Amino acid sequence: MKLSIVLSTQPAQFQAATFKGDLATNLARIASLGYDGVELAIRDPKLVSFDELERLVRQHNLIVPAIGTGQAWGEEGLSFTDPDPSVRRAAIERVKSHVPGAARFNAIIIVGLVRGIVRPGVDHTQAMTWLVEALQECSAAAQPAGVRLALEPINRYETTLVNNAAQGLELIERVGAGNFGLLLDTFHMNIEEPSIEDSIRQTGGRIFHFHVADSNRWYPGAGHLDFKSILAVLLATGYTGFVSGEFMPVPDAATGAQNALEHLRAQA
Ligand code: LER
Ligand code: MN
Repeated sequence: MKLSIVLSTQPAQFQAATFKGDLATNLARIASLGYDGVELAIRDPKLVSFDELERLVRQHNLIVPAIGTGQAWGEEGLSFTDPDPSVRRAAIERVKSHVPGAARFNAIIIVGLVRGIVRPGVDHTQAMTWLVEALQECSAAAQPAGVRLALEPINRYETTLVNNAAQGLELIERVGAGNFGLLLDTFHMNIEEPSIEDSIRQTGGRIFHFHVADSNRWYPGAGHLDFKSILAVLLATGYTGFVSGEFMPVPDAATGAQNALEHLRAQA
């Protein structure tokens, strides 16, 4: 099992971006703890020097399995389902602008909250149509570069669009692109799935990436999720990707990351 952990390249409000702040220091810390990879949360590729990023990542022998895009929503309000077409267009162009960076690292592009939240009064069917069209355009743009996109079902308190794996699988059918799949996150699954294990089995080969946090969104081992069972089922689907820590920096990022690593390695 390959383990990674989320690191934000910019300041971010999102609480579960475990590592934030100085890039070089954090990459050194993540590598020294024994992680195989680092998942990068990047608000806008324009704000990042990919040469410098690649140099630091390689220096520490880390792999970048995925790039998170949610800060375009969290910090700038961009979304695929905003009623304003110029905001939707900006969100699509932003996600497409991640393709060269993702191709460089052979990383998956994550579509989390950049899909939007659908405010009361906005028609859900219309929002789903906008979402499908945006995902088709982004998947088509990523395909020639060999880049894959993964949509993350997110719990009901953060969005009303695609809360569970079954809805994610329906969306995959509608988008109809071979490079489009799902990112499953144990924190959201604990809230939304009738059975975490059954949903992992049903998603099977369409699991492109996997986030872990415990039930309280602290490090795995700090809550009541059964990671021995969850990881056994995940690996039994044939999943060969990364298991990526995305949890609150409790009691601090390094201690949480170390506790997570020890707990996960002891389970699988
Ligand atoms: C991002 O990966 C995530 O899990 C969401 O909760 C973002 O708000
Ligand atoms: Mn997540």
